[in-house]
Amino acid sequence: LTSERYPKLQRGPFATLTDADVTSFERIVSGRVITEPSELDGYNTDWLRTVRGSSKLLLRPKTTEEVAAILSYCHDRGLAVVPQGGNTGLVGGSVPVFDEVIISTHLMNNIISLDEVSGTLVCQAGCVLATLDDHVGQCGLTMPLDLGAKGSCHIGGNLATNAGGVRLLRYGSLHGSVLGIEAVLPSGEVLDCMSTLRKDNTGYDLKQMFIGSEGTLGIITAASILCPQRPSAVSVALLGCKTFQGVLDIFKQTKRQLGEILTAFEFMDTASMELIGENLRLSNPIGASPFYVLIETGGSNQAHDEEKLSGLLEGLMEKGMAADGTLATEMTKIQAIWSLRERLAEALLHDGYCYKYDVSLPLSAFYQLVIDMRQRLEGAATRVVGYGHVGDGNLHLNVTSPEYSQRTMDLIEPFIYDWVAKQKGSISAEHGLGFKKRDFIYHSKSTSAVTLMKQIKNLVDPKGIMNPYKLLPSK
Ligand code: FAD
Ligand code: S2G
Ligand code: ZN
Repeated sequence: LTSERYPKLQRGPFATLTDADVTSFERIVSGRVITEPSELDGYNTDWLRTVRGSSKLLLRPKTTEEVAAILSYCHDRGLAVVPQGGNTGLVGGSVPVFDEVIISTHLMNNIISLDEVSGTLVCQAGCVLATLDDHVGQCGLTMPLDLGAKGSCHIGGNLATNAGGVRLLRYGSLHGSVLGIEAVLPSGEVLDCMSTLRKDNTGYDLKQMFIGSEGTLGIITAASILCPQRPSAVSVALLGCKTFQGVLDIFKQTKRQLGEILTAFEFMDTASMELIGENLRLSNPIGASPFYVLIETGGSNQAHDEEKLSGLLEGLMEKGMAADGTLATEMTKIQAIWSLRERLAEALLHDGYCYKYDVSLPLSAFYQLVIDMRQRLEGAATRVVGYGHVGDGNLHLNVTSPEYSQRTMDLIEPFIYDWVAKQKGSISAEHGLGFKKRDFIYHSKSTSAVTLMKQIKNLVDPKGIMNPYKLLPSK
């Protein structure tokens, strides 16, 4: 297990767990209090296996009332806590840094209601995204987000990280799809911002504060989400092109010709395709190419959509904008093409240690970062790959080495963050800041903004027990 470089960090002035505490928790969530170290291991380590905490206690509440009782007790005792959903977060935000109590939403997985006419879903925070998508799919609806972790991530974690994913291009950010949130504040008070109204302009929109709060303001216990119509006709094309400018030209042409049926526009470079072939044995269905573009359409009329998409592809081929390509309308072939893109994160882990960057950049500078990083890391990395949601201006740049190397890390950081800041980009487009990136927040946020964030944090969590050492900078 590679242990991430820990900046010299002091454990905060929090209480240490006692047997009496465990007994008290047993009274609140009897039978769902885990102290066995071997059982805690998976909850103490993140999905990337790069950060590890030393929590002695995992609690698995089922209801808002139980979460409220737990937090009220922790608040009185001064015990620090870390909320955990599916533990698929990629910035070290979902695991303890020291011995914080882990509060898991795994058992808070009731679907409360679904209004088929308005498309409004009300559910508990611990519902797994894929389970929700299957559920709403039965009524011809879809969840307004989709990401590679859908099989494990919880909707509460999605809201807490303001997750983006491969459908943001079509359905927008969660800030626009969430109608209501119920959360338990660090004091144990229940904040009821649950609404199923699309429009409600009565006072500050407090639910928005919890979207992207990464567990630092309270525990989201339930939400109401607006679910759009599920496209009845889906097609996916994978194209090869010679330059990144070619990717951008295809993007422009695709938007122009597909318009409202475009549901995803992703890219990956040749190093990404080599990675997925070498580490997961997934085969590239078209000829080798410097860049690959994945285009997905979702509409209500298969013939109409296919005509538009094949018209686009023919045009791109004729103009020499795409070198090669394939079109899939049948589910297994569609999934095979999506796996090439969605399983890159998994493929990277097979190289050993992964230095993961998720940045927003102006499209004019977008791929230059990969070129510069590749040059800078010559001989210091197994590989440098670039892929991502180019439709959102969001690049995923990943570097790998057999195990963690301080020399490699020092070549990457802070260089990469300075590079992004110079382009006025964001050092974290969708994964959040968590533990790993919090001290680079000033690369993307003004001092006035961070000052107000700290004031809000102090107002809502004066004892600082909610997910300490995360999101806000240590200094
Ligand atoms: P966790 O990892 O358990 O927690 C994440 C953060 O939210 C932590 O800070 C935690 O404390 C907090 N939290 C969790 N639940 C709650 C709650 N109920 N209340 C308050 N705080 C809470 N992310 C993207 O944005 N786009 C992608 O395309 C994407 N693809 C991914 C692909 C793979 C293969 C993997 C492994 C991850 C990917 N991610 C992506 C990252 C991750 O899946 C998302 O951040 C996801 O939203 C995390 O959900 P989770 O339930 O696993 O949360
Ligand atoms: C994605 C998550 C995985 C990664 O695949 O879109 O958000 O490797 C990412 O960064
Ligand atoms: Zn992503």
